[in-house]
Amino acid sequence: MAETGHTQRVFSGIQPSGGLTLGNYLGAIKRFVSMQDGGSETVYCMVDLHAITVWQDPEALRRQTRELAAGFIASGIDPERSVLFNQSQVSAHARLGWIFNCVARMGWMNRMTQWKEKAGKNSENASLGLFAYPSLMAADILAYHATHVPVGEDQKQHLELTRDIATKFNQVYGLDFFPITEPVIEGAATRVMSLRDGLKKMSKSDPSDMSRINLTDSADTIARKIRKAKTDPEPLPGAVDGLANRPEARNLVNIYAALAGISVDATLAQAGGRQFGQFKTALAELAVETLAPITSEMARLMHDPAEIDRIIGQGANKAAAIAEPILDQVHDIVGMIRSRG
Ligand code: AQP
Repeated sequence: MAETGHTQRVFSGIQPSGGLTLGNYLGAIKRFVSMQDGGSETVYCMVDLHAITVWQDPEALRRQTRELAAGFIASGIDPERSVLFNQSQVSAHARLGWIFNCVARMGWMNRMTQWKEKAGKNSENASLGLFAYPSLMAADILAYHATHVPVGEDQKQHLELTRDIATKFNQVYGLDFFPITEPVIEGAATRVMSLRDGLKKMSKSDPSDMSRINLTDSADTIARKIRKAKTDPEPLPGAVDGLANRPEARNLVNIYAALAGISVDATLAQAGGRQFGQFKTALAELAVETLAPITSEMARLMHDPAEIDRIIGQGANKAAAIAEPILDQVHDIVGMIRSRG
């Protein structure tokens, strides 16, 4: 990891806007766990304020937030070693988000690909929150002075914006206050694609359930989705070059490599020349073997929602203890009076 003048701290978040997918697991959570286990100071968040930028049924949002917390813990996030909480319990996020709304420029926000994709032709009816989303995301990260943010490829542009906001804030106030955050986008599965269309990201909000593997899917469902995944008629190539212009083949190979914890080259050295039928069977076995223990642990944890709430409440206390003093400094820098007893 690159050196900065600030102490290393890792932050990342996931929206409780639906069930977790294999994309979230490989692109984000699995890597969150390795950063925790590698000894970094890690802060992980269920970003419920982001989730409501599009409509969420209140009961479903509560359930999804708990399920996401269960997914984090079942995947190996230890609430004793990582700070784990839901965003809305720590007001520093929203407060710094507002200040960053006054730092970010309309031109920067208008260029955000995710805004253009999600608002689409209906942008007049999209929420103001959906437009401001990246500036709240910058606040999520910078309220902790986080230096490293593990994310999937789709979040790269938002992290560049976070760097722009930190740089502008530092410049206009003439201080080296916010760190310039490093995105950590690594591994074979930084962009897991839909099982139905190798050019589209696997997403929890895709209308087709067959397009994704959910962490709550049964072994049979996982096997069926992989068996039905779109492929081409050619056998697997023996080297990476042979995956050019074969997005679906590339996706399944990337997923295999990421699940097995080996490189794409090593995967193709083993599987090159095989037909997809055979490869899909091996992939389904590997996916089930990896996900089944996580799925059953998530189900076990979900039997005790009060315990999940207790864990994330404690996490929120720890998060606030880091973020509040940073927010106090921000208010002093910006020129706001703090005189409450
Ligand atoms: N397909 C993916 N491949 C690799 N990484 C992915 N991530 C999401 N999808 C993939 C990473 O997961 C983290 C959390 O994402 P998020 O839930 O905050 O938002 P998102 O990126 O918009 O994810 P979804 O599943 O597509 O959600 P919806 O459908 O609600 O928009 C991020 O690090 C992301 O990169």
